[in-house]
Amino acid sequence: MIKTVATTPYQDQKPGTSGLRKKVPVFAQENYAENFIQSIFDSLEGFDGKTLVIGGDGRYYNREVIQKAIKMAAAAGFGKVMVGQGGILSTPAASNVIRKYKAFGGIVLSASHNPGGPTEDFGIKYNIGNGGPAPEKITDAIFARSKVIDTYKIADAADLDLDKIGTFKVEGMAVEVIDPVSDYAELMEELFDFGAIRALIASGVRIAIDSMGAVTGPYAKEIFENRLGAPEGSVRNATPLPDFGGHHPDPNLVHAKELYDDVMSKDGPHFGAASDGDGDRNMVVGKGMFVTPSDSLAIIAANAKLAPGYAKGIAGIARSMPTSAAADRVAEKLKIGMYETPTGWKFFGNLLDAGKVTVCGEESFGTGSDHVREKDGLWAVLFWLNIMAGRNESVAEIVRKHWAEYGRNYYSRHDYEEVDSDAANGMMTALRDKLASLPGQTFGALKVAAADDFAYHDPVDGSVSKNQGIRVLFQGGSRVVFRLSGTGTSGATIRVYVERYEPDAAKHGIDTQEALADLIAVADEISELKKRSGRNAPTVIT
Ligand code: VG1
Ligand code: CO
Repeated sequence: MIKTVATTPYQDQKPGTSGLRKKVPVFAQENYAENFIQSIFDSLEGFDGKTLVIGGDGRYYNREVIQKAIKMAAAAGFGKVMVGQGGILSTPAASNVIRKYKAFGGIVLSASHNPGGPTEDFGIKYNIGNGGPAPEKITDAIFARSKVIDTYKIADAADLDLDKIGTFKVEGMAVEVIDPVSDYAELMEELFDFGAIRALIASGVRIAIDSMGAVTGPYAKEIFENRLGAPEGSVRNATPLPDFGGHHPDPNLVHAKELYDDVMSKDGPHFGAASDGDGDRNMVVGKGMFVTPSDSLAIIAANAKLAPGYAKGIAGIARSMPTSAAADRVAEKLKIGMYETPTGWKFFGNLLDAGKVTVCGEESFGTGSDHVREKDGLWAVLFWLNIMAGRNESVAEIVRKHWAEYGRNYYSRHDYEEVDSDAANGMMTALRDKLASLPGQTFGALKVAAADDFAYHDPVDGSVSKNQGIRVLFQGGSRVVFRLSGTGTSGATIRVYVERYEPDAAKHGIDTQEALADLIAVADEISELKKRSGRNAPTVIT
């Protein structure tokens, strides 16, 4: 039986950089998740009888919302739901399932790299038929709908056993519980030279993959240990847990420090990598070398032909605006297109669909390609291993040679988390107000060449996205960028991105924060960040 339930709207269901993210107690309010899911369905057209993919990163509240989503999909008229066993599907795996089985779309339950647990974060995002995050046109419609919604529909059925693989029925709609790993592992085998990577590992290169108690555990075990022959235990924190085992599943130098220290230690592994909660981010470290995500994108692009899936070369590269320009130099050399988009993977979708770009990346530990329409953490790790095998070089050698050839983009991001929202907004407004006066001004040895609030004109569908971050460009190619996070769940997070280009190989060995010290000081002078936020230092430095 299908029930129509009366509800009252919430006013705070605005999807951010990637979906709606709130604390679990917010999501647990009466009809909160239902309202949002119904608002998604109400914003879509033509899904009658079609397939919806559902999965999540296994965090606290995942199973509860999956049950609701399945029953609501049945009530809305979907013909079939494909759901990962145990409610598990990493973000890139969900993207792959949507594409492979030509589903209408998918619902991914995750708050990515944010912690999980009864008082931590939860999230819902909708992906369209190309497997990628819904574009702004759809997320705007969902938000508008959520503000006025007064009923939702749900099948009055018993909960489904999500742990059993097989096909079931809910109110006439088929529900297929699928193995979340196999389709994804198969795709990776098509893209990369598993024989060469297996030989690399067999030759004694020791790898450590940290799944941080989150979704990539089963994927990494199957790929690295079962298919590539890495010894058991090479994948750590491999069981997805509702609270990620207390880990903050954010693969950066703060939260994946244990792995980093291990790789840097004398007898530790030669190669280390970590993923985030939903498996779309990656951090790569080699002995003596942390790879910045911006460099990772550039190096993957420059060496793409070593991987069988990219042997014909790449069509173009896209990066988010705050990501360093390291990849731009590769695109220039390869004489291929280079696109600068706003932050968030959804902006890459059109470029990928149109065949304008093959690889994309963000400074926030995100890299991916046209194999799916999300960033893909394990894909990047496999790409690095494939490049190491193909060049017979270590991570450090590959990175140093890349800098020697292209120059080095010193780069760092400073995050100020849980800042008072008014203070953060005040800072951005003041910056916008002074944009026009900045060009020509000098700060020590730095002269401002241009300053703007980044606006993106999508070359495929012509849509325009404004206010995507303040850029201050200096003569010589250095720059600072300011933007507010669209994924935080408490207060505001200010992100400051700092970049300096150094062509001289003799100067490639400087400590990053030191190399950027003058720019960091100027960023504070221009924005009055410390004074306005009341903070002395960033919460996280990457
Ligand atoms: C952050 C990153 C951004 C990324 C987004 C989603 O957004 O900066 O590059 O696309 O998270 O990543 P923001 O608005 O907080 O800066 V994830 O791994 O949530 O899907
Ligand atoms: Co993520």
